[in-house]
Amino acid sequence: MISIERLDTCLVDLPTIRPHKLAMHTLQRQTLVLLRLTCSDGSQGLGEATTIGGLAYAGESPESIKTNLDTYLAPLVIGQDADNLNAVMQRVERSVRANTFAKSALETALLDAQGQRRGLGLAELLGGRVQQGLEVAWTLASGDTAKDVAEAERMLELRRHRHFKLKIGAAEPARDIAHVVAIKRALGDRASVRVDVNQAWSEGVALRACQALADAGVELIEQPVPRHDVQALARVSARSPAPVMADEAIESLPDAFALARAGAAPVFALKIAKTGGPRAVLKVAHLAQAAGIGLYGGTMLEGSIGTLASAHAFATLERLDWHSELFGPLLLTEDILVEPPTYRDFQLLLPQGPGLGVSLDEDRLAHFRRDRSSLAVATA
Ligand code: MUC
Ligand code: MG
Repeated sequence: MISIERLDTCLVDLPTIRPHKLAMHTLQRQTLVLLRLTCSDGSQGLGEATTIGGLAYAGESPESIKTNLDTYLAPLVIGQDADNLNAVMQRVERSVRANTFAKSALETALLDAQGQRRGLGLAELLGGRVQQGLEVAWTLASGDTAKDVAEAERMLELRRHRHFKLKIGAAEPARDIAHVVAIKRALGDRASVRVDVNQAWSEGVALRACQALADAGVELIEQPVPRHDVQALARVSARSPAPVMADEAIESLPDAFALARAGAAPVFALKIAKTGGPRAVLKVAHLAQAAGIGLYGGTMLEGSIGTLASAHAFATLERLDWHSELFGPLLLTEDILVEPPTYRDFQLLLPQGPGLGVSLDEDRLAHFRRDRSSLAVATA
């Protein structure tokens, strides 16, 4: 039996190309929690977890993810069969409540290591890729309408993105709507425009705003109301002329089931972090498919490792009805991979190599890791 021998984690701080303004936080840098898992035969796997704005977005921070991996998940999995992901992840599930971001990093690393040993891509371990690339939306979130329009024009010209998600919810609804209308008018039929409210509106505000946004040609409205209010989401969804997408409302498979049963949203944002990894996210995807709910490949603004882990999982699905937003690496000025992910013709291309299909640039990692002085991570 090949067993799990050690888990090494570190925090990696990377600057963003510009401030990224969300309803609850403005990002100036992103922190990756990097996990390197070593098995008894010497094989290694990488995993990554990110969140947004410390504890502003979710119940886990980069520091808590690292601590919980080191303190609780590592002792549970060390010595276990590295090839039996069902047994390992079920063991973790029995002893660790929530903490899906940490679980996602672990599940990713286990899959990557298994892929290295077997010479198979991560998507192949998940049953096989049916897409070679995924179309990727870009988020306009500079906080300035003119800058956002210029940025969208540049992305269209580069053939990098033709779907744009606008982050709103921080300003007065009327101002936000004017911002969206101006951008949609500037882009016309050359691009699709979606919005993400990140839970900022009350039901009453959402009802009026969704009508105005739909009238302006917005094609998708993400998480307009607070995540715990399934009924409000269902009522807004029923009255909104544009489809509504559940994002923060899904923090687990049972959440997804409750939303589907309530008919709360016709579209689900899938994120490996929210449900505990590339295998776990596919359970939500399959539940949604059974309920006739459209799929969107979401991000927690992961770096390249988390982004490609998501891409491998999403590429096993017959269809992502609303495409993906796996642009995280493009929001960062730096990468810690030898070869950053390839974006071409509006798509993120899936790597071909074993596991995630990536290799770390050790020098860059040494430079950007937070604890630069203690280079304790085991090297390959
Ligand atoms: C979110 O709420 O969807 C995804 C894209 C982006 O800009 O922020 C994330 C989080
Ligand atoms: Mg969202």
